[in-house]
Amino acid sequence: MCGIFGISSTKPISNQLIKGLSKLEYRGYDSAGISGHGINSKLITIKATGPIKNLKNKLSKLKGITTAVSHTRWATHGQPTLKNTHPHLSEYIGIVHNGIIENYIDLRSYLKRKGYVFKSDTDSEVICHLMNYYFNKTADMQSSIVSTANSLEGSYAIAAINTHTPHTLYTSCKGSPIILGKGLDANYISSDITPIIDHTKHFISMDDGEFAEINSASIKIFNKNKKVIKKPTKVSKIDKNQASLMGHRHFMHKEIYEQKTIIKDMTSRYVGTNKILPNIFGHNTDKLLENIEHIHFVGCGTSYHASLVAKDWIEQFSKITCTAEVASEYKYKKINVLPKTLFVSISQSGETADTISSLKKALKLRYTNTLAICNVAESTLTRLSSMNFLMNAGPEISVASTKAFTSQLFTLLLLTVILSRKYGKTEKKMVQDIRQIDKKIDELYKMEDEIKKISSKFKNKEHTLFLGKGTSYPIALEAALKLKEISYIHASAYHSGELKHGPLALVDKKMPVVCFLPDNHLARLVLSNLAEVEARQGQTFIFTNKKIARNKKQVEVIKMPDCPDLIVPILYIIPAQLLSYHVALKKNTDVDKPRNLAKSVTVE
Ligand code: F1P
Repeated sequence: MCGIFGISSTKPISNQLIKGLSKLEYRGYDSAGISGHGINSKLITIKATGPIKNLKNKLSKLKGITTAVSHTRWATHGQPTLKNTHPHLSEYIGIVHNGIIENYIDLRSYLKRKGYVFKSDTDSEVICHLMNYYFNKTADMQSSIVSTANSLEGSYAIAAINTHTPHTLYTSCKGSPIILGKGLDANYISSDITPIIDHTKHFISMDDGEFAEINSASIKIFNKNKKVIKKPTKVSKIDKNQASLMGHRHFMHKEIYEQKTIIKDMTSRYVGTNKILPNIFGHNTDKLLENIEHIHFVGCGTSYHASLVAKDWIEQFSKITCTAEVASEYKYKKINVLPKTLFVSISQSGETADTISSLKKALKLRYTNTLAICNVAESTLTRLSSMNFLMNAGPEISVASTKAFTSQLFTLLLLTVILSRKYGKTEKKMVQDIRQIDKKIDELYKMEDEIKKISSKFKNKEHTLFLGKGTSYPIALEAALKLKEISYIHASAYHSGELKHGPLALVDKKMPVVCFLPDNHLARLVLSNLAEVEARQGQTFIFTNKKIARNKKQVEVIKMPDCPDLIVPILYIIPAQLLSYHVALKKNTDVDKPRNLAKSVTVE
């Protein structure tokens, strides 16, 4: 969703701003803009709807500027038009904003009564007028920021620029992240680390209620009482090459192909010869996990699908009972927390608003502990949760999640093994199975040509069905989500046994039905469900390691490698990721940035 990037430098920065905005593109956006100090510190502002290249065409206006704020907007309040594009301007002030101002209607009426004229439909515009209003009263930008923050309800990350304080930027946040980058002759403000790592690895995370003043030489951070506070500078471990395509046509393809290495690294980091290494979830956590009797999982989208697999795994191998909820529902439900219950939030970004507010709710309930499984260090989720597991899968740029999903599953598999220990399951056998995953992934990559061919059979379809049973059901959900997200083909996922309770009515000659059929104790049942489809001449695409006769025209068998049942979900999703990728290529969609979607869903 929206992204913020600001620079105060000793040198001209217009190209750096464009490069930074491009780095934020992965979050999803529909317009972008920049506001910088020009001659006599007057603000020069450029805006464009559509891709960043449209903004680049206007860049000559910013020639020579050294201090500016910039923004990518993902429309929430008001259409993606020029008037709604950030920065928003008041008399002396320009601002960019991420988040949602919940009391903007009241503030708008108040400011209108004070004579302010609104040019946009956004909630964000109240911020610049409020800042200007308070600045006019005190002639002090710091006081203006504090008073503005006190008036705003909702979540925000703001970067501001003022014609009265040349070469200086301001930023404040609450419930939406801001990171400050410390360079040599420049300092940076950003909503995430990706645009900053091109310039520096040294960064400071802002906390709720703080604000900062930056110029090219210094970063000063204040609490809400305007007292200077000292905060640690951290060093990012992200390698800037991780955020480039490295020869792949799309980030999604690159990320699908990174899965083997990530799993291999995670295996060497956490898995011993016969045992999971001690306390991988943090100091003394093995002991803590030993006493857990219930788990509540919460996540959104792909992360929620990972939690469904975990629920199945854990309940299969232990006596622990689990619930898995989408975060947007958990937040509004009455939750009964029994003693010895662990709350587990799962999120690639750690910035998903619904997941964060679920964790905030959980922290007020009587959970034994909270664990966050996340891919982004220093994200809001990891800062709030008491136990954290960082997947270290590297930045995931493609909006459709791939490597984060398999890393989440791998982490949850490790959790399953630890939780199953006291129920007498053989850790040794489970570990042996886990140690096979990365090698098996190599076999899956060899299937890409076959999958490419199959993808042409989906290209002109409008509807598809995905089926699975047991741990393959969440894989069907995730595979359907991938196809929807990037190829815009409608895809529904069902437990295979549910087919005859409704969806079978949809099946005819034209309907592709994709099924995940590992050769296990459930296979016989799934096969009879598939027979119901074939009897109605539905076209089936069966991912399986079971021997199935290939004699029917409408049955396509995609041979999967043999593997232990435990690791099936991690392996079976990979060809499904490749399938949706190739269907999307054939449909010529914007694979990495599908329409209407955002990578970091920072609004509720
Ligand atoms: C959740 C999620 C992703 C999806 C897309 C939108 O994000 O639904 O699964 O791929 O990027 O957001 P997160 O909480 O896992 O970051």
